[in-house]
Amino acid sequence: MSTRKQLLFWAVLALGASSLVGCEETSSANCASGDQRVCMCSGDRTGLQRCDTGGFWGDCLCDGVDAGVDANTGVDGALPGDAGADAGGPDGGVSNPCLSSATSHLLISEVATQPAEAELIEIWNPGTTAVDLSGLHLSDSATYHLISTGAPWSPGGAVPGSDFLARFPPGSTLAAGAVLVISAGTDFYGTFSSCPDFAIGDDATLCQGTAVPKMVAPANGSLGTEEGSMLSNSREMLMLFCWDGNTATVVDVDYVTWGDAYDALSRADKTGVAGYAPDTPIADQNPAPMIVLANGDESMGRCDVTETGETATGGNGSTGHDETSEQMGTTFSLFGAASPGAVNSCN
Ligand SMILES: [Ca+2]
Ligand SMILES: [Ca+2]
Ligand SMILES: [Ca+2]
Ligand SMILES: [Ca+2]
Repeated sequence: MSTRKQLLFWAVLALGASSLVGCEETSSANCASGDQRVCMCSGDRTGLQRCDTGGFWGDCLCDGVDAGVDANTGVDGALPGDAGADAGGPDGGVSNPCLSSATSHLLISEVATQPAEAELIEIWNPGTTAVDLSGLHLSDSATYHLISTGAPWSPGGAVPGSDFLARFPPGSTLAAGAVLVISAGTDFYGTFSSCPDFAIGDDATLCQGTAVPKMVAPANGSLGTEEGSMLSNSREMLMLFCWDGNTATVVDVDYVTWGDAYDALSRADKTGVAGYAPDTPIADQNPAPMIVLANGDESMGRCDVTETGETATGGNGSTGHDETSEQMGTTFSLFGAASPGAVNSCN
């Protein structure tokens, strides 16, 4: 974390902002059952804290590890979907997929923005275990985080239908080492002679006569309507993120932005939004290289699995990373031949 960000981070804490709090215990009920908030873990990491049925804040859950019995209530603090047993008490370890270390490994591995036929997004699981995609969402709008507030989908911009916020179909998984491809274009097969795994957009998407499964539009989200114009050639972002449908905040998983002529809609920044740590200011984000068809570029692809430059603590990611700090100008490269559905040749 930069010195400036550290100062801002601790300044927020010093002010006692309710959105970013410690794990204090009080003797009287002090929250509404079901509420959740960001809390502090060791060092300068953040975790999630849930208000139990008695109206007390439970343990601060750090890196997906259940701290066990709450010192105040004597009850092990459960999270939605929490199951199984642990040493702390009856409810057991955290299974919230948004806090899973496996989920945190998922990466946006390849993007094509043009021509219109070819628009695509590829997601890669470089880990050694399959990942349940339940709760995983993908959006190209800086408003993506509003889904957890219940705000209606309203991405702004000149053509709102060119933006989307979609989730993976229930039950879908991504095997260890595998990639999956989402088509946002108008003729995937005609361009790549293969079929995508999923599609966004409202039109029926056929591949050799077979319907391509659609991503799912959640309440307060959208598949978009502008196939072939979903991914801006000149300034755009993609955020792979997790939301379990209950928590007050979303969890960033991986992020890429491109275009030097950025604006507030084409780069994510949740700084100042209740419940979130500061993101990297949009002016300081390091974009991936843009595709230039005249140069023979077909896609931008990730060649760096380590997310070089990414701040590892104090951020809004599932293990505390600040996804918006990755040096995407370094970690992504331009390819003369796209490889949708295949691990990039540089990996
Ligand atoms: Ca495009
Ligand atoms: Ca868009
Ligand atoms: Ca990243
Ligand atoms: Ca690829």
